[in-house]
Amino acid sequence: MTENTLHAALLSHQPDSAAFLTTPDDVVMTYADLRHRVARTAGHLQEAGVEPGDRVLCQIAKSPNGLILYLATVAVGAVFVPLNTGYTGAEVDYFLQDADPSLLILDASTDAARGVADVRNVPVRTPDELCAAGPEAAPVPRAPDDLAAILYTSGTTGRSKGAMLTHSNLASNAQALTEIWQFTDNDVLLHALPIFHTHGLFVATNVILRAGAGMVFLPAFQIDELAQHLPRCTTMMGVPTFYTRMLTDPRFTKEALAHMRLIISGSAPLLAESHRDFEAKTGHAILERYGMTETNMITSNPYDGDRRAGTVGHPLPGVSMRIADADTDGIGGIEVRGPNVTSGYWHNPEKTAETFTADGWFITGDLGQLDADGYLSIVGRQKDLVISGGFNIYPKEVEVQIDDLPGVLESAVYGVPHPDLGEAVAAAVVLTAPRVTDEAAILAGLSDKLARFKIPRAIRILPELPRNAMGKVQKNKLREDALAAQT
Ligand code: MLC
Ligand code: AMP
Repeated sequence: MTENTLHAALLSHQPDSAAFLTTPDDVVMTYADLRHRVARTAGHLQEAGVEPGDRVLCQIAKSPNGLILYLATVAVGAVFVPLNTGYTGAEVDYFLQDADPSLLILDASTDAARGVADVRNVPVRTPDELCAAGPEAAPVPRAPDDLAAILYTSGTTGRSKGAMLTHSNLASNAQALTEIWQFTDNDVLLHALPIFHTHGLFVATNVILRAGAGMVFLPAFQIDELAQHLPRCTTMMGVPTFYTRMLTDPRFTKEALAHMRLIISGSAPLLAESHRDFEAKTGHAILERYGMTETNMITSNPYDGDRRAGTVGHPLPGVSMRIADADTDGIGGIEVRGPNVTSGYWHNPEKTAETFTADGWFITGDLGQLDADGYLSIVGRQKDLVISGGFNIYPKEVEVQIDDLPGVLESAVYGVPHPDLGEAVAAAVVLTAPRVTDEAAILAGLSDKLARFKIPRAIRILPELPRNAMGKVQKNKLREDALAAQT
């Protein structure tokens, strides 16, 4: 083993003078700058005692330093574990215990997580400390099957699981996407996604690095900033909420987007109607693709050829997909195999075993159907999951916290259609008698336990939960009732 697989795939081939990243105030980082900064940060990580195989947890606001920290962690052979900036101290405490990191990276202003790190005796550094000037360290050799990252995804039992991603999982997916989407060093990507998830961190950043392209790196999705910076970009990636917001804004006309080469959507279903409306308004047929934290990207609509509204296209090169136990309409569970698929969940062999079939296929928990030309449509989910603005919320995790509050007997959390976010979180709650709590107290009780995006936007107090003959809560009925009450 002489090289660091992912570092070599992402950072070894671009001309020094090419621009990698441009900030909204026009500060440009070239590939030469990037390589030096990654090497310096790698030196600081080693000084801080980070060894190959160690986990490095990182909960920081989006900034170019976030990318340097990711790449430097990979360079020293450690495992990058990014955390949603919305997570509360209580949530970070769980990740500290589960990932057992040798270092936690926090912004200077983040207090709650710093407190739990002190209690758990985990050293904390800020991005400024780790990205300061200093001696450069060479990449530490790492084999294709070594871990590069762990990304936590919530689970049906209410506990988050860490999906282990190897150097070759990430490198192979970056290579496949760069090829099929025809990214080159002439491209500039508008990057407005968070960088603690697969979409913004790996799909967007790794593809840009692999192609030696550039990006305009916005701190978050803000429609005015988007309008200002799109003219210098050739491509953009986003969740469907980005595109539904662009649809209702008069600035995104055919003329304004005429220079764009490619517009990509994923992480949540893009309604066929939004796809068609977007094409009518802008002249661009959005290219929809499908993936998961555990599998990276699985399928994509074609770059050349028909991008079919309401479908997610065909498997990527090297990736195999099958529909298991299909019913008479051809609908069944989507299963995946290939170099993109996780080796399993961190320290959780039971969950790993449950998520793979006996013959080694990863069970996505999504329900799919193929059309005559092999285009996949995602028609439902076997897993109880709400996707709100591209963030996943597992109802069980929220139910456990609501049920724990004083005065609550039981609860059911479910998704309701939302015009901006696709789905929004709602809860039905049954109280104990005599009644000692209410909606406001429940919301207040959740605020230090769950990130705000998981907190129900609507709570209904019910005398009992609707159940079927087997005693299972009928979330569809709750959803229908909530919709009927809205109209
Ligand atoms: C923010 N809020 C949300 C939310 N985003 N609530 C529910 N769902 C969301 N997605 C809450 C905040 O906590 C805050 O609450 C309030 O809304 C306003 O916050 P904001 O930051 O101003 O929100 P906004 O700009 O509206 O953000 C919406 C968004 C953002 C769609 C731009 O959520 C986003 O960037 N989503 C992308 C998610 C993503 O990258 N997913 C990829 C997963 S990877 P309060 O209470 O404080 O007011 C994956 C694999 C794959 O799925 O295939 O890609
Ligand atoms: P995550 O766990 O955050 O990686 O989310 C993965 C889940 O997002 C998948 O299992 C799907 O349910 C969903 N998803 C991702 N891309 C799409 C898409 N294009 N259409 C519908 N659902 C999607």
